[in-house]
Amino acid sequence: MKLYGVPLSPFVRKVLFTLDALDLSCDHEELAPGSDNSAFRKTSPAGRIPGFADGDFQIADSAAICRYLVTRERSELMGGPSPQRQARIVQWETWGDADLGPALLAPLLERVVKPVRLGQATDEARVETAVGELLPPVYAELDAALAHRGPWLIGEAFSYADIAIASDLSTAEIADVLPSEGRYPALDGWLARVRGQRGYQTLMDITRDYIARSKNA
Ligand SMILES: N[C@@H](CCC(=O)N[C@@H](CS)C(=O)NCC(=O)O)C(=O)O
Repeated sequence: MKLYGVPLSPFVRKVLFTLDALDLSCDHEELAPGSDNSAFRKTSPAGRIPGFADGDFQIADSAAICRYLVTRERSELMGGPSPQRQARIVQWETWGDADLGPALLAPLLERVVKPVRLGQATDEARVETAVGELLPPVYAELDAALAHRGPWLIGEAFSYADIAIASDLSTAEIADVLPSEGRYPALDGWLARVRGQRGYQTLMDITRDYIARSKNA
């Protein structure tokens, strides 16, 4: 199996976490979005990362890739046979793409992509807007949902919903915009449980290593 894409992308990190949770290993090529590498373009004609191949099966889009992997491994991570759990997982991934991810976009661009990949200065005003205005409502929503139904996002079992949302929140960790401890207690508890997952540690190690190598290049 082959995964294409730099780990600065939360979508690439989501696939890395899913692979680890399924005990799968994969050849990982750290290509930037828009790369003209022809093998990558076969997986992702639009040039978006991640791209993925399993033999002669090629596919792009993190949600599609992760669903493929979980189904291929006959794992219960997507909610198993329960329609309710499956639906909640889709709801969380959609919320991650529509609400959480966009609120983290400026911190990702300003504190990570610009200094690490583009050699440009951070516009801290954009980060402050995210921290002061965009992130509090999404953190509060996550905290309320976890207080209501935790310890994991769909209840008792760790699932792909936790992987999808943790992959977005790893952006917050890398960009140093996580909420201060104690403000959202249920979210704090969930973050501690997520950090205890080997897959989360793996994606953070891979991302930090990539950042260090890019800074030294
Ligand atoms: N829905 C896609 C989004 C992928 C995506 O937008 N990736 C970004 C990098 S984080 C990208 O490649 N952008 C380049 C572009 O849109 O041309 C997924 O989940 O994989």
